[in-house]
Amino acid sequence: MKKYFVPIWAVIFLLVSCGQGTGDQKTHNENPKAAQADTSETTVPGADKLAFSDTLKLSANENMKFDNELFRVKSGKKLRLVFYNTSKKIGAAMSHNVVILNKGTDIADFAEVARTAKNEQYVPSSVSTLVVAHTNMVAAGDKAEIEFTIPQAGVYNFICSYPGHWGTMQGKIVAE
Ligand SMILES: [Cu+2]
Repeated sequence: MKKYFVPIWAVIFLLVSCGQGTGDQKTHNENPKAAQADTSETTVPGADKLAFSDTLKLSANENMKFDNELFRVKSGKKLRLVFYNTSKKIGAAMSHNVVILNKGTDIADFAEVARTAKNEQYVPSSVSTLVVAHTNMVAAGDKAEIEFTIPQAGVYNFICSYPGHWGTMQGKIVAE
């Protein structure tokens, strides 16, 4: 009798231990995600000194830099973006756009996917969930205007997704 009971307890103990082990591992696997969410930027130095913008005015030229790289906005509010391509060099290589990426999106990863999406103006629908809003490609001398809303507070990167431009053409929107 006793001989029989001991193994059963041992088995139950083992099962419980295994169960806890699995549980621990699950928690452990979720930790990196939680940590990532926790470390995602909530603001950027200097943003608190800016006035809130309703209209984000941006321009870029052949120097491949946005003239403004930091905006502060209110989340949930309708915003307008007006983008001017002031390049004096004409040609497709000086086309620019503005793509506002969801918070936490890796710019390099997005750009790598966007690079090959010429027929979608370098904003591929396959990664549309990473995009908050975007203009079309704007040729030298042209402008684009869009309306959008940033639903949640956080820091949102914006880039030009024309191949090779994102390295220098990027900025941040801090939504509060
Ligand atoms: Cu560009």
